[in-house]
Amino acid sequence: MLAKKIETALNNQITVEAESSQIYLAMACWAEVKGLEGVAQFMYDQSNEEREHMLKLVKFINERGGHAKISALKAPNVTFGSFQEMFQMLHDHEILVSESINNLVHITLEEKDYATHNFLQWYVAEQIEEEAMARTILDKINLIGDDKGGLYLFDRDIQQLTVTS
Ligand code: OFO
Repeated sequence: MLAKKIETALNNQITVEAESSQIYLAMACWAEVKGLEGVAQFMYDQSNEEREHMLKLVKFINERGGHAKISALKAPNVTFGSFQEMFQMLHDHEILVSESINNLVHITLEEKDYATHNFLQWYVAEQIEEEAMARTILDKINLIGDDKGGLYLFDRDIQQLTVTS
């Protein structure tokens, strides 16, 4: 059975993951209309992953005797300046998500809820990966800067960049 405090904190994380999914979906749309198909596909995939993260929390809360709450979301930006800025935003957003997960882990320890603590370890590991991936992409795009040819190759190779590095 979930303590109220844990249930509320997990429900807040549902909103964080859902908003992440919406932000990345908006980034996918922007990349798509800008003609960067590879980047768009990458962002669609990220958006789907965040939705999975959200659903995992939904299931966990409901299975543990709580009630997952689906709330209204903030509308994300529609445009993102440059691709450099967009990937900077993605990176910074993942850092915020990690902080949010860390706070949640902290609450589970305070409440001595070791089952939820254990469940959250998956998110801790996932954030290590996502932060590393965001950092790798940001480093590459910062190297490319405004170079059109570089951006063309980046768009073609983004899926491999993230898998192999
Ligand atoms: Fe990348 O944020 Fe979910 O956990």
